[in-house]
Amino acid sequence: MAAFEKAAPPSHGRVDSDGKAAPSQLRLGTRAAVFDAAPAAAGVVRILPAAPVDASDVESDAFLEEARRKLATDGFVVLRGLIPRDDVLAARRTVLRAYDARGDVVEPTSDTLLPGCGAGCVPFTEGRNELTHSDAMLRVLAAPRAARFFERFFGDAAMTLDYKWLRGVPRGAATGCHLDRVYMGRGTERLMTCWIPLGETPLDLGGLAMLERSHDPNGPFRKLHATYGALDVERDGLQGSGWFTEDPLEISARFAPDATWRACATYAAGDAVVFGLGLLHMSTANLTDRVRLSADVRWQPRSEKVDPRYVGAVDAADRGAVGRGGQGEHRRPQAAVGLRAVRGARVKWSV
Ligand SMILES: O=C(O)CCC(=O)C(=O)O
Repeated sequence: MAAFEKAAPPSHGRVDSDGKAAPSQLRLGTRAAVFDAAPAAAGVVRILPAAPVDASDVESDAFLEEARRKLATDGFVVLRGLIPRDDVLAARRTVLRAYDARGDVVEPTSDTLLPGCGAGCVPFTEGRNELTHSDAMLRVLAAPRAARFFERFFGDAAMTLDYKWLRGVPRGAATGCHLDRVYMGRGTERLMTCWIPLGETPLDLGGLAMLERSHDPNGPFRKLHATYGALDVERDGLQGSGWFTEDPLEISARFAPDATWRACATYAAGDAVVFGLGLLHMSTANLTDRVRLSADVRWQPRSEKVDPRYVGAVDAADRGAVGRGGQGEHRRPQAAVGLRAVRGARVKWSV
């Protein structure tokens, strides 16, 4: 096996619709989680398998229709094989080589973190920099097949924001529950997130979990959309992460007892998760000794309004200490400041 392409360790959990086994030990925010175990014990979050859509033929009308249907109904779609796998693995090697060159992040030619490398040690790589805009990375982040999918989906030429959310997530770290609108809502409402795991990503390495149907502004989450969803982390001066909560069960208890978290047991190299500005999502925690690599790219119709914070000479350092801009949600597992700021607002809104 080539350097940097270590296989995921064998797992012993339940199997999703693709026959992939989920690790038995998972964490979603502050809670222990299980993958498709029925029913979960009290206080444990149940994550059900997402059904990926085969994206090997982006020109297919049936494929486009199915992707549209899932986005409209569920609020997200997992596109299996949207991006050429070899390109994803090459981009992965580029990041790991950069870590390797520093000497203090991973073991040589490996994704295993050095024993002393935890939060704050994995380099911050968001923005527009040599790594995000290297040829190998752009083959993934601006993949022609993804561009074609979004062009067909929008019915208009598609573009990506220049700012790329390229991340190495250390052990113990995760992203709390949030809506993307609060960070990037100054452009078109049709902005779409495309989350791309850079390599095989089992849920115990840290994968995206989506709250099915939470995107409906008139459904059970309407009050959350009308309050938290109307925030702009910078305009409203929020400090820290800008997450709504780190407790997935608090969301179901308050808004929708039957709300369902969905994810893939293992995201494959080449997969992408696509959703809009109004879907609640978070990530499972990295419980391994390996670094989780992923990138978020934002696509939109080229002719529509662009959020000026993320195009042009964007520099991650300019993004301030908030959410996507600061050392990010992954640096502070408890994100005390940001959560407190949102929590204060929540008391006012009664949500
Ligand atoms: O990769 C992650 O941990 C979360 C990504 C995410 O939620 C986002 O960028 O909106």
